[in-house]
Amino acid sequence: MMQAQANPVINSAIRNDWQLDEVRALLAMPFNDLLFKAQTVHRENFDPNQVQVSSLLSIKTGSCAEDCGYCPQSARFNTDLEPESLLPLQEVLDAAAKAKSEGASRFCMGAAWRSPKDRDIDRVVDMIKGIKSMGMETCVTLGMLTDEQTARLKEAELDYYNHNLDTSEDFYSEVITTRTYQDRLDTLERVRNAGLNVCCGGILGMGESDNDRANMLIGLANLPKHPESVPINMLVQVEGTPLYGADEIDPLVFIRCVAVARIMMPTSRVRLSAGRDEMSDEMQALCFLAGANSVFYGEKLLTTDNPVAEHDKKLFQRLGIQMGGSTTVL
Ligand code: SAM
Ligand code: DTB
Ligand code: SF4
Repeated sequence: MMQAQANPVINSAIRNDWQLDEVRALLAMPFNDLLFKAQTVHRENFDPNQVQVSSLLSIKTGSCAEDCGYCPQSARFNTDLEPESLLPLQEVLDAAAKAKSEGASRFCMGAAWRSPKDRDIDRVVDMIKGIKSMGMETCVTLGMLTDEQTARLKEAELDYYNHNLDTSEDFYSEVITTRTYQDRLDTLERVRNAGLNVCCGGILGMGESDNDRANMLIGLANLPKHPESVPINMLVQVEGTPLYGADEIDPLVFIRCVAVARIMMPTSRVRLSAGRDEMSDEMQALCFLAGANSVFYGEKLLTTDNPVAEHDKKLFQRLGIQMGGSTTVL
């Protein structure tokens, strides 16, 4: 008998109307069936052996006014972090050049701000322009923005803005009290309206429930347009933060969430983000099989450790994975 052909319309339809029941059902599928489905969707849309790599730099560190329970950079928690004001342009360009020489195609800059001041944007614009002229893609994550600020970032030809939903709307206020889920949606709408690519994801392993995980994925996939880039972070537990000591997520549950993200957002880059330093090579391999096709690359995330580039290069070689692939859509 002839093998049934994979039907791209059925597997990779773009939907923004996901319901809790069906997402719960996806998350609960037999593991092998779920990974097969995710890999089928993945292959309809991407080269399955190619992973995009971005490097991160914290351009302004610590002393943040917000109280995000996971974050070592909040001024409210007693972590060992040394705060640092906005880095000089040349230091940022040097870090980008180093990331490029190691193979990164995108340079992402993070700032520990609730929201930037207009004069901060002047300096970030210079950084974006300098990095673009080196032939790299750019991404920044600066907190909440005004319409004028998003317009200025677009004018500077920024490629991506990262702003995460982080968790479900229900669980949000248990993790962060200084801003609301709606504040996040408002900034995401401004970023989208300015014509920037959206990088938006969340964190798993904060003690959230199965419903929270499903609802977080629904929050992302039911945005008016899927984020082009979807970072799935595993909580990096930092001593002194309220979430230090939270129940760790079962690695297989984490992999299931990656697979369901791939199925729900078939054409988005799903990024295996924070937490890789604590993952085994085998767990990462399963995340790539589940449809993750982007990582943060280089020994530091913003303030915490990430696998060193040499380790990742070796892992990619062992898996037959190529680094590359621009994802800039706009
Ligand atoms: N201050 C800006 C904001 O919150 O949007 C930008 C920087 S903030 C550090 C960027 C993202 O890093 C957060 O939204 C969160 O998803 C992630 N993050 C922060 N601390 C983390 C941790 N300990 N483990 C995993 N992800 C973390
Ligand atoms: C994202 O989703 N994860 C990155 C990036 N976007 C900015 C940040 C991870 C931060 C992990 C904790 C730290 O290194 O401070
Ligand atoms: Fe500040 Fe961002 Fe950390 Fe929240 S996640 S405390 S806003 S740097």
